[in-house]
Formats: sequence, C-alpha cells, structure tokens
Amino acid sequence: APHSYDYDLIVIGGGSGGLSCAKNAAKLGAKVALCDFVQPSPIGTKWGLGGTCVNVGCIPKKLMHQAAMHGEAAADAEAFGWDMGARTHNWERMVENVQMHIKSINFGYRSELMSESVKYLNSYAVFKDAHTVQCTDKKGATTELTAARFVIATGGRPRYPDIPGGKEHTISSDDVFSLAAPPGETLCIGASYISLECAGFITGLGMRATVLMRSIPLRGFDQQMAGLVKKYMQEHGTAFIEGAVPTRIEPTAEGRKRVTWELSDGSTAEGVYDTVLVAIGRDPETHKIGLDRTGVQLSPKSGKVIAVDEQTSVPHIYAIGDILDGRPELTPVAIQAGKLLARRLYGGSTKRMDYNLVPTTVFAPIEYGCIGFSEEEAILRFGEPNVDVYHAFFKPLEWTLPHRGDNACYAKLVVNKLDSERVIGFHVVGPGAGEVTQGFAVAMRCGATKEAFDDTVGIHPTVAEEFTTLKVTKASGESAEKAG
Ligand code: FAD
Ligand code: NA7
Repeated sequence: APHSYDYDLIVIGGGSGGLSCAKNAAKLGAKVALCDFVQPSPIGTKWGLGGTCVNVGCIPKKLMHQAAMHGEAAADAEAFGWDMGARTHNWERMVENVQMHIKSINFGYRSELMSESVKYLNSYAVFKDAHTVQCTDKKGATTELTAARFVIATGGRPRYPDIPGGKEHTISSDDVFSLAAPPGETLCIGASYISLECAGFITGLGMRATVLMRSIPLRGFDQQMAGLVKKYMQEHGTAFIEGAVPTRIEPTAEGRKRVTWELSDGSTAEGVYDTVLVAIGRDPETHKIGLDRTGVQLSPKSGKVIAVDEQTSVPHIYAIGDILDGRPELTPVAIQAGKLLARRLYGGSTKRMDYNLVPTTVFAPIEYGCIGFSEEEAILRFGEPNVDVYHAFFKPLEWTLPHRGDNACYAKLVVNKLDSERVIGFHVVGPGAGEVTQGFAVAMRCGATKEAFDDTVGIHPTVAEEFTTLKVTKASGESAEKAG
C-alpha cells in the first residue's frame, strides 16, 4: 500500500520562492504546509512572513532609494521653476511608513495562504529523515510532520567578517531598513550591489557614507558599467576606500565605531563611524536544517544545493531560490521557478525554468540595468574578433535644465557577429534603468538582432530610445561621448 503522509508537500521557507511554490501547488489540489521562521539578526532584528525581498531586501531597499531620489528631484526642481524652500529629511517618518507598508504585505501573504488552504506554521523546520521535518515555534514547542515531497526555499542571510567586532559592532541589510534612528556617518564594507545601494541611499538622504572595498566594484557585473556607477557615486558624495580589508571594529568611548583596515601595501589605517554596515556576501541557509539526514548534496564551494532544474540529489526533495547553486539570487527568479515547479509536480506541465537572459538592475544613485553577457564574458566566450560593442554616452533631457553631469549615462549593446549580430548583452546606466531594462528583456528573449534594435522606432524624448540609434562601435575607435 502507498505510504500515507501528513501532506503532499511541505515547503520550508516562506520567502519569494516558497510562497510561490506553495500557493501554486495548493491551487492545483495538493495538500500543502509551509514553514517560515525568522531567526533574529545579531542585533535582534526580526520580521514577518514573506522572506528577504519583502522585509529586508528589494522592497525597503527600493523605497529608500526612492526617498533619496526625491531629494535629488527636489534639488532639480528649482531649475524647473519650483521654489522648494528648506529641505530636510526625517528618517523616522520614512522608516515608519516603509515598515507599515511591509506589515501590510506580511498580512496579505498570511491571508492568501489561508484562502489557498495552505497550512502555515510560524516554525523553524529541520529534517529528521528524508520524509519528516521537526518544526519548532518561538516558544520552543515542536511538531513532527511528514510529506511525500519537500521544497527547500530557505534563502540566505548576510555574512559577517570573521574579525574582532565583526558581528558585535556592525549591522547588515537585515537591520538598516528598520533602524529607529538615522545611521549617521556610515561605513559600508564590501563592494557588492547591496553595499553600493545602501551607501547610495544613505548619501542621498544627507549622511556621509564610505564604501570600503578590497578589490573591484560589483564583482560579476560588466566592469566598465560598474566603474561608471562607482564614478557617479564618487562625484555625488559617496567616498570609496580601495584595496582595503577590515581587520578590527571596536567601540569608542563616545559610542561610535573605530574600524581598522589593512591596505594592499601592508600598511594599516582607521576611521571612526556612527554605523558600520557589512555587505560582503550572503550565506545560504543550508547547514542547520538537517540536510545531512536526507542525502541532499551541497556544493562544497558555495554551500548551496546542487540541483538539476530544481530537483536535488534526492528525488522527492526540491530546492528553489537563493539556495540553488549557480543561479541568480533574485526574487522574480525564485517566484518563477517555484510556480513552474508546482505546475510540473501537480499540474502535468513540462515547462522548465529558463535561467538565461534574466534581467536585473542595481538601484545605485544612478541605476544600472543589464541583461545577458557582460562585455568581458562575451569576449571570453566568443573571442574578441567575433564580438562587437555598440555604445554611446548620453544625457537625459531631464538633466539639461539642472545642468547635471555630461557623459554620466551610458548605453551599451554587446553583439555576436557570428550569429547575425544577435544582441547578447544589454547594459544601461541612467535614470529609470530598471524600467528600461525590463522592456528590452522581452526583445532579447525573442532573440533580437542589432538590426531589430535599429529598425525599432524610438520614443522621443526618452532614455530608452538611445538603444534604437547606437552607431558607434568600440572597434571603430570613434568617440562615444556627446559634446555638451
Ligand atoms: P528568502 O526570501 O530569503 O526566504 C527564505 C525564508 O525562509 C526566510 O523567511 C527565512 O527566515 C526562512 N527560513 C530559513 N530557514 C528556515 C527553516 N529552517 N524553517 C523555516 N523557515 C526558514 N532581488 C531582486 O530581484 N531585486 C532586488 O532589488 C533585490 N534587492 C535585494 C536587496 C537586499 C538588501 C537583499 C538582501 C536582497 C535583495 N534581492 C533582490 C534578492 C532577493 O531578496 C532574494 O533573491 C529572494 O528573497 C530569494 O527568495 P528565496 O525564496 O530564495 O529566499
Ligand atoms: P557578492 O556579490 O558575493 O559580493 C560580496 C562583496 O563583498 C564583494 O565586493 C567582495 O569583495 C566583498 N567581500 C567579501 N568578503 C569580504 C571580506 N572578508 N572583507 C571585505 N570585503 C569582502 O555579494 P552579494 O551577496 O551582495 O551578491 C549576491 C549575488 O547578487 C551575487 O551572486 C551577484 O552575482 C549578485 P571581492 O570582490 O571578493 O574582493
């Protein structure tokens, strides 16, 4: 007789991926339970249902980026005839409104699970064996649940530097969006997109922010574009300390933080800050959940789950989202993979998640959006003679009246000459890059060639239209800069 389990499916983790998979599986008739539990950050920050994106990621990040943009827009408004008066920023009001919005989303997710008949447990789940999890709630009460299948979607958490004071005297993205008081003068350690975004909005809100980087900005992204983002930030008030590795963080008598770092020449230097924010990468939540009792294999290098599509090395255990090895750590990726997996498991679908050509945007003070290959990856893959790069610096019309910088915005298409000049890399630094990039992602999924871009009629006057008029290639040696 077939084994009888409590549930058809137990989803571990109620973030972007877990919620999507649980809801879609339940819609298709599966009996589903979902466990979500937030272990507090080292300084005790906690949050509700919904995972990283909603509580301590995309959502508060974009809102605070927007808060900073409002300051810039207010400054620009003078040139457009507005008398704006004194401008001050109230951190507490911003945080309160951001947190209220987040609470409304937390609530919405809970009621959605209820209306989809997904059993929600606010408990931490650990595998006891390959078909059983032990769930512990905040009071320490435990329940054991069994299921025919499991989806692990436990996401990741910020990594802390292994140096004296590295955890005790720092905060991370887990804390910054709910700080009761403004962070003040802030050191952001790391040159990840999260570090640059945080340093960017802190600067934009009128505080001093410094990025401490040990090597390159935005590792993994097109380095020319990363350089443009960094240059813009430097010209707009964010400081950068380069080639520096932090070695110690200690409190001062005044309650500030003294940070010591080592420079590449072996010398040391130090600075004193109100807040030290670490953004040196994220660790997957795969080590405390009893995977050793299931046979699910992890990559020794990344600690992430090795999977084919979303199938782990154990046939009835699946994984989605940030814990998947070699996949982009992005909310829409987790959502899409969760939905498609549920449809394959319970809806007879065969459609697999396509992890290629996933668009993304870094919401730095000047936004950077990209799809597909960076210039350096394309050259590595196809060889320099087979790759053309079309590019142009540009100045958005909106920037002319307030006389904002020339040649700060940049459009770049990387094309494969061996394949009808197909566009294999799309890169834009400029206002609204997120919006621009999303639209072009559809074109690239359709395999758009450079000719298709050229045949497309622009919308004037916009940033996006730059991509319909790119003429200069890097190989031509002609200037891509626009005068004045
Ligand atoms: P998560 O959303 O992290 O959810 C995992 C959940 O599982 C958490 O609630 C966790 O507490 C819970 N959990 C863990 N272990 C257990 C257990 N044993 N039992 C029960 N529950 C458990 N992505 C974008 O697309 N755009 C952005 O602009 C963007 N900005 C970001 C900014 C920041 C600061 C950060 C940190 C991330 C950002 N991301 C962004 C990435 C995005 O947040 C993640 O890719 C996404 O949340 C991953 O979803 P997930 O389902 O894999 O995991
Ligand atoms: P990433 O992309 O993993 O970047 C981590 C950053 O932190 C990077 O700049 C590192 O510098 C830096 N780093 C790492 N360890 C240290 C220490 N010990 N001291 C100082 N600096 C350090 O971080 P994210 O988590 O933000 O990004 C996650 C994903 O999003 C990733 O897959 C990206 O593709 C997109 P380094 O460059 O190694 O010198």
